[in-house]
Amino acid sequence: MKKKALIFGVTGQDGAYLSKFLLKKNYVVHGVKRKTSLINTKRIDDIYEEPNKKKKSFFLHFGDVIDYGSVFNLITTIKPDEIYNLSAQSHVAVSFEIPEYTANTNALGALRILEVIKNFNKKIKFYQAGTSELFGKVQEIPQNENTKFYPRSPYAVSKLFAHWITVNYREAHDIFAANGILFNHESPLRGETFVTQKIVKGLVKIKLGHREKLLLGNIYSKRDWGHAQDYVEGMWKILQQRKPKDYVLATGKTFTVKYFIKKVSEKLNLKLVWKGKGLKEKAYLNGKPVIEINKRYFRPSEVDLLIGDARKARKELNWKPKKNLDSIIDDMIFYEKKNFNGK
Ligand code: NAP
Ligand code: F7E
Repeated sequence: MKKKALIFGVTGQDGAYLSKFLLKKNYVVHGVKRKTSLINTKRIDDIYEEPNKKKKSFFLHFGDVIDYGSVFNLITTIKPDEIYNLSAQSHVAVSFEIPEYTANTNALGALRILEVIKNFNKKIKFYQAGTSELFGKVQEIPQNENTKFYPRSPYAVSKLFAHWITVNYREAHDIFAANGILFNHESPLRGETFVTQKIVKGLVKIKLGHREKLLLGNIYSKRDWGHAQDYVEGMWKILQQRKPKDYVLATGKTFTVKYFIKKVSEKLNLKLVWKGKGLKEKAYLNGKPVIEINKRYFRPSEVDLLIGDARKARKELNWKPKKNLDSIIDDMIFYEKKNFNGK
């Protein structure tokens, strides 16, 4: 019998890569999509299967983790072997503006799924999408599974609840529930308002003459960026272990946002010249400002530096990232140029 996976958050970056990965592993994949006024399945259109196709392997269902009834119905009718909870209001800056919604989705969403597992079938394995944002104002460099958490946003605090409720259901109810503590991971499927995608899209448009300026916030924060394709494999590996444990997935390398801009502009052959400081800092191209710093993209409290220590995952999961920053950027630029439609 094929294994069945249920993915909450299937329409997101990781949901799309994980679906494709699991289908290759011969799973039957069930994904949960939200009702939205515009179609939100762009990232998974290539694996969509007609409803009346025989021997389907990929199914989509409407649902929402803030709706307990839908979570209950999905789990009890699909009866999955593994659940991946990738659903989230995942934007850190936005979480300062909609903190209650963020907490309801990210914190209570995880709890709702765990409650159904506890009451319906404790044998279902559960993966929780944890984050390096838990380390926030970092208490140690680099950060690993034993580093103290210090969340710095409503997003991170909501994920802190999800992290500990996952640990608690594992310990209290003997459920195979595990957290992946994943550092930033990017790809051509990354949401447009995250900094890497914003930079790639913005600079490609500037290069092609379809845009004049890119506005950014704090370009001096440092992130440990990996490729989403590598990280979804780690998620799966976490659920294939004999015992449920929490793992950091990271590259162990960190770069500033400004360095990311430098790499993208070099690859696009854009000769940027930086001048000024603070909010007045600008990047010029042929004497014209093309990147400016804008206060609205700064966060009320920032996470300045993230760098992960994924030795536990390396040793126990035999996991390591295959793609470095250069190949992530190449992949994103290639996709952006190929799909650029003049907008
Ligand atoms: P993403 O692209 O923002 O995807 C989030 C997914 O959650 C989307 O499918 C979204 O649906 C869905 N969703 C949002 N609210 C929901 C709700 N109330 N009920 C059901 N589904 C809901 O995020 P991602 O980058 O793929 O990340 C996947 C997970 O890993 C998230 O939990 C994120 O917080 C976490 N994480 C991400 C990173 C990273 O660097 N990417 C690092 C660490 C942890 P729509 O498509 O309809 O919006
Ligand atoms: O910001 C700075 C910003 O929004 C990265 C999510 O997937 O990874 C992601 O969270 C850095 C921050 O990602 C802009 O201030 C400057 O320091 O791309 P980001 P994030 O906040 O690190 C973690 C691991 C998650 O779990 C999250 O779900 O870039 N920055 N200027 C900017 N950021 C944005 N978005 N936009 C700017 O204009």
